[in-house]
Amino acid sequence: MSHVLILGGDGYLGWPTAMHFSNKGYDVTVVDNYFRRDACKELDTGMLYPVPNFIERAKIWHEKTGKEIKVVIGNLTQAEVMRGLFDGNTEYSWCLNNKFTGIPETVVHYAEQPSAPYSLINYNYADITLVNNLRVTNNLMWALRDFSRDTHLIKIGTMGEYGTPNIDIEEGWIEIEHKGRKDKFLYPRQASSIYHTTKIMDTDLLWFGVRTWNLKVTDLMQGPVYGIETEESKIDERLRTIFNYDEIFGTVINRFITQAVIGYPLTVYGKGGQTRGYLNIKDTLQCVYKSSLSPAKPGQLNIFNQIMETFTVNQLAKKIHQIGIERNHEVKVNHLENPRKELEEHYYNPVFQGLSDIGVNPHYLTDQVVNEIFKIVEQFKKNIRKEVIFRGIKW
Ligand code: USQ
Repeated sequence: MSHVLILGGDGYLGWPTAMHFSNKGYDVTVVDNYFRRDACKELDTGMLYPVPNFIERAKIWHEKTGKEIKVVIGNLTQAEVMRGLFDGNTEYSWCLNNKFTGIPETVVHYAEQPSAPYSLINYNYADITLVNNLRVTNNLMWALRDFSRDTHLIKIGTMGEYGTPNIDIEEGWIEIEHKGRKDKFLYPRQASSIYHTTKIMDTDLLWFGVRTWNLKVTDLMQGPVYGIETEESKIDERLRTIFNYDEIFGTVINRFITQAVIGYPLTVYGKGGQTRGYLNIKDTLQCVYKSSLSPAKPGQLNIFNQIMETFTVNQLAKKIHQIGIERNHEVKVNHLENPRKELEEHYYNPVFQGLSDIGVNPHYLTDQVVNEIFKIVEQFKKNIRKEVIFRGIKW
């Protein structure tokens, strides 16, 4: 049986990923320092429903499935916490037996501050984002170098690293011909937030580690994720992931559905022609899992564009407006002055073939899928707080 280590295991994607691997019979260890929950408290953001703490989640999972997810509550910006996960000097915060599971075959790295608006609240939050994201990635890279070059690292990157260039976006790499000679390089990166910039720097760091120490890395360039339920969370409501609908941690589809449920006019920023590639949370799990089955080779950096379909913000608003009305909500669409600095009308044509080549079958944003998210959000209507939906964090 394989051992999977999930860094950032308490977050929106981390916890569902942990259950997914555990359900498939892997030994799973999760690490988190409650960064997300603490930031939500500090910034008074909107979580749709309360979720049990990290240890309680693991206990519920064990109670319902008989399977163990080992929990480490620790701050991975501290090198010794990271290194303990590889040399056996880790302290588990919860597990059934205290025996070190051993060096992981796969590490999934989600342990980052994931919000663009958070990174632009002010210089202090920019600093927290830079220090957290780069230090965790650097600590991880050195732990792999020193203890386990054979471990496959799956790193969650972002499509936002590429920005919105006026040419097709390739899958990670581009061949350039210059003065009669050719070479292959990382596709040009130009992010539009400090958060996205840290992801570019992560890629650069790991590309260095791959070239220098033969590390094995897969970088998943993910678009905005939507959804709540996964196969494993259906086992018990208390296993559901953290769901934010506020401006800081909520992603646009989740936000629009929540807004529709309480009759808050959908907050389309600017002209609404911003196009992005989107995916269902179930596909995040699928992509990470399939990537673990097709690991990068030593000295190889695999890059996949992790999106399933593209939409403009206007298309999303239209769809959610229509379904909201069908469900008897009072839905309006509002075009707000865009708080972000981004192109509102642009060319967007990314390649996203690699993940389907390794066996990923996409879920799409069908009416049925939107209706299912609506149903859950409606159950918690009374928890939704209007005042956290839009504050206007400006770039
Ligand atoms: N948008 C609106 N109204 C809103 C919220 C967002 O019009 O109320 C627009 C944004 O301006 C943007 C698009 O919708 O053009 C997507 O915004 P988002 O907040 O859903 O996503 P973003 O800030 O780009 O970040 C999210 C995740 C991040 C991930 C990224 C993938 O929070 O962790 O890296 O999606 S990507 O966008 O491809 O870079």
